Amino acid sequence: MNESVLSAYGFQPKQVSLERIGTGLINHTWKVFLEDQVFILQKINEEVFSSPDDIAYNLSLVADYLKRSHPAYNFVAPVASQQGNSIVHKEGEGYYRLFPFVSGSHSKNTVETTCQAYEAARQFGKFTRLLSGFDAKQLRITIPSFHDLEFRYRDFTAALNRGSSTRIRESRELAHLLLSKSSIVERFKEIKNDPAFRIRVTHHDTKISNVLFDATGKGICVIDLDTLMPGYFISDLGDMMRTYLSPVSEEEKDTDNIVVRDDFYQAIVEGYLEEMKDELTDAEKGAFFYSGIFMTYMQALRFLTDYLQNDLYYQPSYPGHNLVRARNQCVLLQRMIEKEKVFSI
Ligand code: GN1
Ligand code: MG
Repeated sequence: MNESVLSAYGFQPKQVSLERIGTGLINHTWKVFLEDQVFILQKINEEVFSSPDDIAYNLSLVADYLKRSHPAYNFVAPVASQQGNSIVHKEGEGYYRLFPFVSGSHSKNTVETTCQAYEAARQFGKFTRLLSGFDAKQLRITIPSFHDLEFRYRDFTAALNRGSSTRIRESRELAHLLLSKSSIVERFKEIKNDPAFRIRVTHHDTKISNVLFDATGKGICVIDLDTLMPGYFISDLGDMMRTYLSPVSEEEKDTDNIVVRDDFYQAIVEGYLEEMKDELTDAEKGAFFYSGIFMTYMQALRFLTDYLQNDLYYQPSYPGHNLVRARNQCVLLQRMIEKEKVFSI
């Protein structure tokens, strides 16, 4: 990284040490140590976020609203540069922003206990609840059609026609499985046409690493608001199901290890409802089980589409990586579908 990024914040590069952290697939993150102060520095992936200033715009709107209406909430706002910008652009280097490190906080890369699942679900629910008086439509769209399942499905069928022919052959079985489950897209179309499904401020990336915990294991707040956009609650609840229910992540190659844990499902639902029970409509409450199916199916489509397109979006670490991820998500999807009777509330 160019030293000019640090100097934009008034830091002398010699006084600063950097430690690369985080497991996100999209942005790069560092912990920055400056004497007794600690910060988090993030480089925004411009191939994914084509207008980083829109992220800064959304953050400042939400920060202002929360400061006025819920001053006790620990909102992690970006640190302003010396020129007063919440995002720093360096020609040839890209876009960066800096956050204060929340003292006494830690984050997790995997969900180990039902308590953690409960706390995380509660924090994501709380965030949406605190913003229920804020008109979500004011937010700028940082990634168009991000969680639009109809769009993702169309993208997938286009890749099946125009993608790499070798990869299409290799993926035949998985593609067939995903095509056979298109009723999941039909349900999403119904949701889009149903006014009982409200457009809310939606985080769109509710993995456990986006929650800060205190030393006792209680949730403090949520972070990583790049994909904060208007959306449906099924994105947030569903991504928790997708990433907390199984003890192994989307990276797991041995699909026998993918299992759906009933008690983690209950913990997510309880934590989310604790904050959102008075916000959600009855129709929305009827879509809890669907939310996990929706997000897992969409992620399987996204990984397989990317594989068919020779890995344009998700950086592979080894040949066939995105095919492995897609297979993993297909197995998780099937294991979730098997739970329909157990989970339907
Ligand atoms: C990306 O970078 P990360 O891990 O926060 C992606 C999510 C996917 C996820 C899959 C902007 O999130 O939508 O669910 O990878 N974010 C973007 O692990 O595409
Ligand atoms: Mg993210």
